[in-house]
Amino acid sequence: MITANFKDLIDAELARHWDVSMENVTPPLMQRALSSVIKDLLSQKRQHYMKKFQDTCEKQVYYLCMEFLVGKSLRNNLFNLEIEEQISKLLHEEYQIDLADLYEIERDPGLGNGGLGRLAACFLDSLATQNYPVTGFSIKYEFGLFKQKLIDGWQTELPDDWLTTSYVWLSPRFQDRCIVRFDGAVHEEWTSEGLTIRLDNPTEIEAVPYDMMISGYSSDAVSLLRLWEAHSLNRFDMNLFSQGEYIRAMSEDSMAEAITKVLYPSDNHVEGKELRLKQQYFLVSSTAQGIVSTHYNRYKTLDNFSDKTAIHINDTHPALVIPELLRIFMDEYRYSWDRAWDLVTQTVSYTNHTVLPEALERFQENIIQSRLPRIYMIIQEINRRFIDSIIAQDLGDASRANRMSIFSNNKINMANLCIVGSYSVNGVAGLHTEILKKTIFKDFYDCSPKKFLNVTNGITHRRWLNQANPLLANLLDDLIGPDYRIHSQELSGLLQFKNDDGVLAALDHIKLENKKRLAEYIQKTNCISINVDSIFDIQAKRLHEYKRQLLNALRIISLIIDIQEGSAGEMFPETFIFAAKAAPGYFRAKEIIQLIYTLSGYVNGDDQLSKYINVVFLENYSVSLAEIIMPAGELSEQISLAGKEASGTGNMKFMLNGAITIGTYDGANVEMIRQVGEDNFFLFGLKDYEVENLWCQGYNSIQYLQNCPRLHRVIDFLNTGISGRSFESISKYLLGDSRGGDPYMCFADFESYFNAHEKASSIYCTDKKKWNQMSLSNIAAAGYFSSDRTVKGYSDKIWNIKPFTLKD
Ligand code: GL9
Repeated sequence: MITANFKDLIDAELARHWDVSMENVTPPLMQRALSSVIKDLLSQKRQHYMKKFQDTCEKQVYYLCMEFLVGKSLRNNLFNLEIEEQISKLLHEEYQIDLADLYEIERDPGLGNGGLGRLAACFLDSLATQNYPVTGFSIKYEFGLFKQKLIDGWQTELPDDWLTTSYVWLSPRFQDRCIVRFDGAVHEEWTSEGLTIRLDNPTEIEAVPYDMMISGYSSDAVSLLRLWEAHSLNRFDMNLFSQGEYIRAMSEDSMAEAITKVLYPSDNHVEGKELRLKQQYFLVSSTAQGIVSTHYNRYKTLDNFSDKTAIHINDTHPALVIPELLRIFMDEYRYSWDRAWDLVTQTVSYTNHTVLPEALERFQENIIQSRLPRIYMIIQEINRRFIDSIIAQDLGDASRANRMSIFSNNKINMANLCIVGSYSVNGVAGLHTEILKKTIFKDFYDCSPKKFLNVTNGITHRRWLNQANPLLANLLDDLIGPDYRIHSQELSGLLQFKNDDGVLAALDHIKLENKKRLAEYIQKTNCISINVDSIFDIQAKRLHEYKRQLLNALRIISLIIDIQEGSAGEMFPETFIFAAKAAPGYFRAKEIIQLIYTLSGYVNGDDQLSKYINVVFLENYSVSLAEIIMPAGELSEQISLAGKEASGTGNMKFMLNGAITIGTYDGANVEMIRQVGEDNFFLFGLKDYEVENLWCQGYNSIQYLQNCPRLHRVIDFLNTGISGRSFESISKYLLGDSRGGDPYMCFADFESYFNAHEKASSIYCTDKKKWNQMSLSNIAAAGYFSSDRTVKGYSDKIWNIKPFTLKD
């Protein structure tokens, strides 16, 4: 717990910055003042910790990622510092302010798209909690991910100016700014010192760091997240300005500053755009310059760089750190290629997050060549040497070397660059890592099997259980004590209560309360009243064909048909809740959102249907919304086509909050089943190898349709249209023309999915005790999926670092 005289600190802050006294402080001012006080305390704490740590001269970790989806900071920091109650009381008694209102004021920093960015944020929390010193690096996107607004069911995107209330967590560090160079021409010259290489006439952009403190729970360490902002170095052209050419006077500035304006809103898909390349190089160049110069100033040499430094690249997005470090070592510190190469490849490690071909980054060679000419030369040389070594190993067989080349078809394959330039490559769940080794990275695996390992993803249960679900956390504190906050495996202690009717009833009651909280939110945002006694069946994640929200929608249509035909029987009421953003250019995903939205209106406008089912689409899915959704889930939909979801982490959040998963044998679902047992999971669908076989044989969706009258009726329904809107294009997509319909095999898994749902409903409505026992078993088995376990895996197996506490 952190101790301080909070009242004095807050009053001083209010007086100093806003010139207000405690009598007339409003909640927005208090949100800023309190956040600022906490930020300063965390900065001091970090400084103190790092000073002591640096005395040990131990290795440090730098985690590079284009996204950190941190969520709101205030509650997380108060919780981690163990002062939430104390502050709540103080605000109430001294200022008549409700802490919960301050939580509402803060806005989510939209610095990530989804799972990948949220994972990075969980890592900073877990690393701090376990006393590992770490610095994360990313970009300070002025407008983070877009705000989603549905207009007649069609997703539109609005800018998200998250900084208005969250800037208070950032501290500029002007003293650490540096220059990033683009364009120009490489100039080579022999001087008395040897070959000297410089860039002539580059475009220079200033990188200014903004630091955000990420607290750990009850620990000494504080993680640092450094976000870079781009500034133009062009002096404002006063001449143009006085001639009235305001726009031209400013345009060069805005070109430079565009680099850190927005986060690319893509998910598992790349477009290879020039601005994105600039963002990536901007991040890695400023970061690498900072890390290297700090190291040099400290040790007066770079010879020990890899002993003291681990640089992790999260997905291929920061891959250019490999050639950038080589550039710095060779061009600025005059290391030879061989020595620089050794240093880099003993420092950098890489995580892959997807096997989808459209998500594997490839940039046009000519863009890199013109924008980053020196980096281009270095990548060419990396590849030349690498290919030579492969050909030497393969005794002249060039075909493998061709497949492994960093260059192909005038493009640069960033994943190949990452593998060649790093000492460790890992996947994010067991199945995913096996698929990497057997398919997309097979050649690399065959050449250096030891380089490949698995570290299964995790989540921080302090945010996803303690903060998001305080009722459940209190019950756990009473039953098993609070140790599970740090030792998540202690959650298994809950299993001893599996036959305790009192505990099962308490769990049931907590779920109902959390369902009511979500129902209130739905009433407020969607004006729909939900039956809180119905099963809450939730699919909350990015909208992507492979995640198969469409499969879920097809089943809902099938239920609608059953009810309309009077064949619903004794159907148990079910509420289907969706939340999902689609990439702005992803037409099919937007169409699926529109289908769900239309189904929602259709069901809600019909008394007979809404007696049995309800459908809700929640706009603008975010970390904060997830914190309300996860605790209310009873059935968690994790229904991706097997082999496609690298891991998933939403699956873990639902499990931790007592939802039972209906899911395929995919990603981390496989390990969830291993932990909780198949009896506590509704498994369905093809396995990954069956999907592959079926695909190779030539998948024909129409065959499935012919054998399934239910599907037939669903297709008819789509063609007829819903509330006057036809969804024929979706049925065409599913049926295909001559071949190629239903690329994510919704039809192949439909019956099995349907049956798994029947089984779930039947347990829910006939044997609620059994359901609650299953739910309890899921909570008890969720300890394995803590990101504390994950980061320990990275620390032990990849980075080779140990925790450091102030007692050490
Ligand atoms: C993802 C994978 O698709 C997920 O399965 C995985 O859990 C996370 C974290 O490892 O990474 N890769 C990816 O590009 N995204 C993921 O969620 N997409 C987004 O982050 C939007």
